[in-house]
Amino acid sequence: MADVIEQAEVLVSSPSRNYVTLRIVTRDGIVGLGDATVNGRELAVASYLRDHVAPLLIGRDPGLIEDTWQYLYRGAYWRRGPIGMAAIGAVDVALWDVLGKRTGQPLYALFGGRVRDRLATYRHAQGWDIAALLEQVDAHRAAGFDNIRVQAGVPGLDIVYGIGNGSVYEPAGRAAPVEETWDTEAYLRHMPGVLAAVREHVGDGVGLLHDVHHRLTPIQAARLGKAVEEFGLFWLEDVTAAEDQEALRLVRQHTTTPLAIGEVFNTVWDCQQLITQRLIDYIRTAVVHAGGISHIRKIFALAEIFGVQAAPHGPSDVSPVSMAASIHLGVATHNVAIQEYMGYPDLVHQAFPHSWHVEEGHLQPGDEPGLGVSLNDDLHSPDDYEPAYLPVVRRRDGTLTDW
Ligand code: KDG
Ligand code: MG
Repeated sequence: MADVIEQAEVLVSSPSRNYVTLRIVTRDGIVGLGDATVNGRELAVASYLRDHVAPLLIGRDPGLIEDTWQYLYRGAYWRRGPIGMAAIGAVDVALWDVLGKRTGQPLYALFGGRVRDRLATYRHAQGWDIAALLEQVDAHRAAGFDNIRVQAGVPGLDIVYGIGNGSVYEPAGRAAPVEETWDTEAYLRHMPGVLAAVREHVGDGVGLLHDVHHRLTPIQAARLGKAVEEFGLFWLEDVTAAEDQEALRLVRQHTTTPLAIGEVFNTVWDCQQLITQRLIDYIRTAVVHAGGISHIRKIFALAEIFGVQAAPHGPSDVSPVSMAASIHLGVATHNVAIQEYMGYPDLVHQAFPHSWHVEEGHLQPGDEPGLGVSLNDDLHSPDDYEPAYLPVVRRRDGTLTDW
């Protein structure tokens, strides 16, 4: 007899930073976990899950993963967007977790088995000045990592994306959004020199990545791409605003610097043109924000056909549950090139004990059935949650622009 879903519980918690986690329990006592965290909008997705999705799950067969995805996606009518897709994604990942535990298999085995021994990853290095940045680059190199994202301060700006004070950069401020100031010309004048200095310091053979965080117009992005070509970057990320797929065509016409985009995309339709017209090199969708394992596999499959590689988003707001799903996919999916791993505060690792781990500068999923992640309930108290907001950013004349 088929198993049925008996409970679907939504936990909003803050083991040092906010997470939304779905826990499904079946009649046979199998527990499945899903991540539904949307940084800065946690309660919206929690309500979507609690009020609109969880009641529909009770009594369903947890083995009907694709049908449940279609039911929640098509059945909503008002579909797509980060809130709905994160909610559907959490259900999908939890159901895959149940399937893995029911069959006693780690998820990568259910995805067709390993296509690689280990999954490449990149870490973040940041510094207000080049000396501080190089210190972090060296620390990652010493720990065995070959690919490093580099972010640096910009002269004249007090707050810059990617540069924080703690060991793990957290952009979301409690209580109210931080207001940042942005100066494109200052950034464009400064950044090529930073990337030149890092390349000179590390020599060849180290992958260098840089995240522009949607700040440039297409022609500015083209200028940056050309200016840094000689430093052989692994990629430039999110050079333009994510809504305008056509913008990347202009950038591409001017530069051979590889382009990556997609962490804010929620469905295959957000990147269909980018992939099928080969306007990017790397698609960066995350399991949590792109409808879970079932949907992201379709995105990656489309990308494979068009020679685009996948490189999933992995900041600390993607919880260790989604990170697990991404690592299982990463070792089993041919065109996954690299997985971002920003790292987590210690308390987050304790709140989500996980079998995935770093080994010799690479990621490994572990061999526990399903995702290989559990919850330490003591660290998921709803009382710890506090609203948190991502920053907003204005140009020097006060115009609001993309953070
Ligand atoms: O919540 C926002 C973060 O997920 C984002 O700023 C991180 O751009 C990011 C990255 O590439 O990790
Ligand atoms: Mg990014």
